[in-house]
Amino acid sequence: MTVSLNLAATTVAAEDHAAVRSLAASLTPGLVDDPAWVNRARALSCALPEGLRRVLRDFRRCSGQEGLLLIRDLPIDASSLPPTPTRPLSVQRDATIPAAVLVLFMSHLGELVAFRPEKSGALVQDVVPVPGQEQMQGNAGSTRLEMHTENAFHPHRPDFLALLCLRGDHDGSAGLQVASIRRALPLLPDDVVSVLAQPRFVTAAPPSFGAGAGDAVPQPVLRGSVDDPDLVVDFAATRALDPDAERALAVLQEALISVGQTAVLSPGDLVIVDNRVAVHGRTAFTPRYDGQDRWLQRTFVHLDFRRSRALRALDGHVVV
Ligand SMILES: O=C(O)CCC(=O)C(=O)O
Ligand SMILES: [Fe+2]
Repeated sequence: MTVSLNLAATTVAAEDHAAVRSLAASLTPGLVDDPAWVNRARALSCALPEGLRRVLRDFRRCSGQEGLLLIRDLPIDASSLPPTPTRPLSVQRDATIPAAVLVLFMSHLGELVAFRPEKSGALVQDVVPVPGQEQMQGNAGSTRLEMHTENAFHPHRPDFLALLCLRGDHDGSAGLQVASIRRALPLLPDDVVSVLAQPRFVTAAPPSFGAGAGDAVPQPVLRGSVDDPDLVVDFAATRALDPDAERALAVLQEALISVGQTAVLSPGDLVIVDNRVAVHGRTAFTPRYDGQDRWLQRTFVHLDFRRSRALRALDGHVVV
């Protein structure tokens, strides 16, 4: 069942809408992956309207029970959007208004980051259905996408991911699902929590990284604080190593589904997920490949960029 997100969305006021659009416009034309452009966007993000900066800053400190922030009515210039791309591995190289809006908001939250093996390390990636990839457990698919921590297998997975909706799907059935461990933890029996906190799980890399990426070192699914743990799991890629661990994983999945929320995004909606405490997925939908299919743009952020420095050439934004 699709319900709307049960959380206070921040709706961008008319005067802020104009201010955000004008900042984004001053970043066009440009090349998203050019470090100089990213630097300009970071500097300009300090000129975002104060209310929006405060929302981002507070969310960075505490992402709340849902681990989720929804900002609505952002300028995406819907009337001049080109057809939704259909090619595999599509990314946004040119600085368009939507890409600039996404980068402005996310550079205010932290440092943009991408992964070289995934979509060639592009900082802004298209999330679009691709012909022939309908069954893929990745964002090119249109079958149900299991809930996951983004890049759960990766030691430098993003702290936050953002999805900006440019177009919804034809039938309004593609629902972004988000569930946080903060909501699910009280539902978990102690013995399940204890198993989930032990290194009894192995997570493979997602298909977007290509075959054979990642290693198979057993890891816990719950980490850090007992009261407010981090969650690292991918229900399509995490394998339990013994029957008790398998049972614990199933209980966790059920708890997350029961507390999860599903939202059909509208054009101009920006969802920011705290990838440390919340997992996300998507319900199935039916693409038509007619240029009007669902289209989101995605980017990732790290909070402590220094930690991944050894894997980022020239202190750039791409992890090898
Ligand atoms: O299609 C969606 O709504 C989400 C896809 C996804 O998990 C992602 O792009 O990271
Ligand atoms: Fe994802």
